[in-house]
Amino acid sequence: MLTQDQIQFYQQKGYLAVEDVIPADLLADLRRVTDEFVEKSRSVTKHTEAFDLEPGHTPENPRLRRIKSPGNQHAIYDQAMRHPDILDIVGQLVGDGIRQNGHKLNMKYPKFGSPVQWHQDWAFYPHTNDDLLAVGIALDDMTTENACMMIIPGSHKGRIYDHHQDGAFIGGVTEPDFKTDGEVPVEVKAGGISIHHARILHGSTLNKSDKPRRLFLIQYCALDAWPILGITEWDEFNACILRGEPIHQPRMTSVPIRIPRPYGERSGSIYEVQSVMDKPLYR
Ligand SMILES: O=C(O)CCC(=O)C(=O)O
Repeated sequence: MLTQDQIQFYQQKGYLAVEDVIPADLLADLRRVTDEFVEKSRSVTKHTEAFDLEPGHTPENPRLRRIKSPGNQHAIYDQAMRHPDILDIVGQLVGDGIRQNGHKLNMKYPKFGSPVQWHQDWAFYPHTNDDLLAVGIALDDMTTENACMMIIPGSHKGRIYDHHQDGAFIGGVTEPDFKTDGEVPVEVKAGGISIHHARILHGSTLNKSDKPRRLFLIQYCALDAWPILGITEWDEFNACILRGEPIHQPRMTSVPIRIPRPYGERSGSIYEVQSVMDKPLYR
C-alpha cells in the first residue's frame, strides 16, 4: 500500500515510482516468458496482432519492440495485471472499482530501442473523468542511461496538447513551441513499478546503453470513467473489470479533451502512429 506522502506526491506531480512491488518469483517468470516471446518473434517478418517489430528485425536477429495485449497471450501477464498488491495501490489512487483499458509490454533493446515521442495518453483515449493511470512493471532496472520514461511533473493538471498534424491524429505533441522544460526521469528498479497519470506529458529516448529496458505497461481506470469515444462491445467492456461490478452510471467531470480523429495514415502501435511526425523531438 502507498503511504499518505506517496499518494500526495502522485496527486501533485502526476507520477510515482514504487520499489519492490513484484515478488521475485513472478518477476523471474515475467522475464522468462518475455524471452520466450522474443524467440517466437523470429518466425514473423511483419507486425502482427501480437507483435510490433523494430525496423531491422530479422529471424537471426529478432528485434521485438512490443508485445501487444500480453495478458491475452500468456497467463503470467494476466496474473501480473491482476496482482492484488498493484490493484490495492491503484485503488488508493482511482477508487475501489477498477477496470483495465489496455496493456502492452514495451521493450528497448541495448543500443537501438525505439524512442517514444512526447504525448499524453489521454489524447488517445479521453474519458468522462480523469481517474486513469498507467502502471509500468519494471522487468529491468529503469534508468536514465537505458531510456526510462521521462515526464513533466504536474502537467497532468494542465491542458491537452495538440497531437494532430495536417488535421490527422498522429499520437505525439505537434505544437511547434512545445518544450520539455522541467522533465524528470522515472527511475525504478526491476520489480518496482512506475505510475503515471493519463494526462501527464511523457516520452522516452532511444536506448543507447548496453542494457535492455523492458516495461510492462497496464492502463487502469476508475470503474465509472467511461471512454468518450464509446463502447464497442458491452460484454468485452465489462470483462475488463478487475474489481467491482458492472455499472450503468459513468461519472462526468469537467475535464479538457481533444478528439483523436481522424487517424493519420499509419495505424497500429504508438511507434507506428508517431512515425509520420514531421518534427520528432527524439531521433
Ligand atoms: O515505453 C515507454 O517509454 C513509454 C511508452 C508509452 O508512453 C506508451 O506506450 O504509451
